[in-house]
Parts: sequence; structure tokens; C-alpha cells
Amino acid sequence: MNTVAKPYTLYGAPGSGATPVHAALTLIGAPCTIVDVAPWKSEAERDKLLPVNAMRQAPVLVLPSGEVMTESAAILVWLGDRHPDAGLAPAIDDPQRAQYLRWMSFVSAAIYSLFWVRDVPSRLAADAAAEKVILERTEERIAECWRLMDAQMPRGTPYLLGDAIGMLDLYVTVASRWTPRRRRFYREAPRMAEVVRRVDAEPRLAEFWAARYPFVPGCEAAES
Ligand SMILES: N[C@@H](CCC(=O)N[C@@H](CS)C(=O)NCC(=O)O)C(=O)O
Repeated sequence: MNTVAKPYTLYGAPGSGATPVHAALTLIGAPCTIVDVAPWKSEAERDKLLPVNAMRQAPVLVLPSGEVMTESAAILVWLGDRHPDAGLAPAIDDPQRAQYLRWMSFVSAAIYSLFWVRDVPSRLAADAAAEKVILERTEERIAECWRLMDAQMPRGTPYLLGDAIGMLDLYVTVASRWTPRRRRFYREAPRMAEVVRRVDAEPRLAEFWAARYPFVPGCEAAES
């Protein structure tokens, strides 16, 4: 008898932190229902997430069991462990495991978290002038984080942690398209630049990128 796997449900619109999760599910080949919500756009969009995430943030992954997971890095790490045959994550006893966990957390904590204030700068800024300063300084901080991370990445392999594409590659590939965007990312992070271009061109993701996060003209440029 054929057993059909129960689907995951993933909340988050294209370009959000749900995108690397969706890319991972695509490589895993796991069935998945997508709920497009863009919480960075408005209070109304944020409220759509309330039933699954009190933080009103995406991504949210509802597991086949009905359990809810939030936090992009945790979701990616969990999926990598849950689907070892996909080969997207170093196993617990793999020598790469420590650096894998380190850099997954770094992208989430040092870089992604800054978008909470960037998306709505009035959360921390009292007026338009302060908002401008926050936008400028967080952009510089993100660029610095990419630069420091890049300097510590091993060289000489096609992907960040070796010969096979993995969760860290997917996470960096999507996050590097956010502010300060790819053109600056390529300058700050030349080693990771090679890798994200390789992930952009991954044949198993070609249809996925085209449908969910297309490389439209200008997408590599800095925000004006
Ligand atoms: N720590 C969370 C951050 C998620 C996050 O900031 N998501 C953005 C969308 S890309 C969001 O929901 N923004 C709306 C808000 O923070 O109010 C994670 O890593 O998943």
C-alpha cells in the first residue's frame, strides 16, 4: 500500500525567511502547502500570522504532526536532521557540525534580526532623522557581518561546508539578496559570492527560483 506523506505547511511570502525553508523542502522533495503572508508590509499582514505565531513573524512551519515551529535557523537545522537522506546538513557527529550550527545562528542572530527594525524603523526611532540613521547604520552593520563571516569561511570547495549544497548555502543565498543586496554582498563576501551564484544556478532549484524568487532585473542592486 502506498503511504502518502502528510504535508508541511509553510507561512511566508516570496523573499522572506520562508524562502530558504521552501528551497530546502524542494530539495528534500517533501510535500508542502504554502501560505503567502508578507508581515513586513502591514499590521494586517502581521495579524494573519497570529493564529500560528504570537510574534507575528514569518517563517512559520507547521509540521505534519501539527506542531508549530518558528525561527528560520532552527527550522532549517531541524529539517536537515529530520531528512538526512537529502544530505543538506552535517550529522551530529560530523566534524563540520560545530561550524554549521555556528554560522546558521550567526545569520539569524547577527543579520536577520536587524530587519525587525529596518522594516519598521519607527519601532526604535523617534523621528524621520533618527530613522535615516538607523537605516544607514544597520545596512553598514549587515555588510560588516557578511565581511567578517566571509573571512572565516573555508575556501576551495564548491559550497560553504564542502562538496554538497546544504542548509547554510540556502540560508546565505536568500539572505544575501536582502539589504544591502547582492552587488555589495559580492564585494564584501567574495568567497560566499561564488557559492550563492552556484546556488542561484542549481538545476534542481531552477523552477523554484523562477516561481518563488525570480532574478528580476535590478534585484542585485543596492536599494535606493
Ligand atoms: N528570528 C526570526 C525573524 C523572522 C523575521 O524577522 N521575519 C520577517 C519577515 S522576513 C517578519 O516577519 N517581519 C515582520 C515583523 O518582524 O514584524 C527568524 O529567524 O525566523
